[in-house]
Amino acid sequence: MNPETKPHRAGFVSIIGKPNVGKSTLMNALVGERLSIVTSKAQTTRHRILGILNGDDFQLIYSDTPGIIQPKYELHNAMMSFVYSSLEDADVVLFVTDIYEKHDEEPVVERLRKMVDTPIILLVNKIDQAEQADVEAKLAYWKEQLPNAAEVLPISALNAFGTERVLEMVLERLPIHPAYYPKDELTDKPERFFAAEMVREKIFKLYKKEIPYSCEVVIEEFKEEDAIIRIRGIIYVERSSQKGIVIGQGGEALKKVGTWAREEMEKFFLKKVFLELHVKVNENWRTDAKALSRFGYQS
Ligand code: GDP
Ligand code: K
Ligand code: MG
Repeated sequence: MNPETKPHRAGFVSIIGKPNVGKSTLMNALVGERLSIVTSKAQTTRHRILGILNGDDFQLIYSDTPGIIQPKYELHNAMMSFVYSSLEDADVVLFVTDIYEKHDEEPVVERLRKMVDTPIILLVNKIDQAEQADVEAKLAYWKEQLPNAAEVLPISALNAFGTERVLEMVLERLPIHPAYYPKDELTDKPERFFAAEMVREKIFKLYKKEIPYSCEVVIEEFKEEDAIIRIRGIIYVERSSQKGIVIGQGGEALKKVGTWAREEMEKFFLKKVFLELHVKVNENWRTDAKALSRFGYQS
């Protein structure tokens, strides 16, 4: 064992904040500086996972969220519950504010105040547009508003000022953990990967014993249209007896997997999802399908 070897760190970093404070710009700055592997740029903030940054000894999974807004409609409520659930999953929270942000009691600040286990790094963005005294006043204000914040930092995401330090602060606080996602394989179309993971997770919850371990999920089609995402997934099992179990009496079991996974996908992608699932026997999936689902993303 080489004592110099740094432990591997990995975790989920939630970037939250009101619309237009600069969350996406920050994400790009953070990822752009160390362009190792970035997920599809085509994703927008409707989506939850924005970027995965891999280093030799770390994997940082950024999730962006729709901006924090006062819920006015049902959709907004759904979006906000999304923000909150991303807080719960986070290992580190990046709470982005900007120098224009008004003093108002946001429900999200209250929520953040109650978070004790998750480090919160509060960023005051767009300092390029303010006098130093105003920036300092803002920093003081936020330290008072959110005393549990681990750090309160001034940045300019647009100019990548302070963003290197943000990355250091985040890495310092990431848990020691192996990579969650294959490091060299997640180059584009990550949506498929996460869709497959959602199906897999439901399989793990709904079936017993060896079944979950015998299943592999391949997303054969992922078509995003204006109003709907069409997803076709294949669940590969190793034996035909397992196929019967996965499908269940009259297809009931598979239907449950599908409904549950679809609901989760709709929350994740914030779009209506049409999910079609098929079960196929493939004795060699461990060598074939797995590689396919991780790499190939055929079609
Ligand atoms: P989001 O809605 O929080 O994701 O915000 P965006 O990243 O889309 O940024 C909203 C606007 O603020 C865009 O016009 C950005 O160019 C601008 N912006 C972001 N960061 C900065 C910054 O550090 N300085 C300045 N002046 N503008 C910024
Ligand atoms: K925006
Ligand atoms: Mg954005």
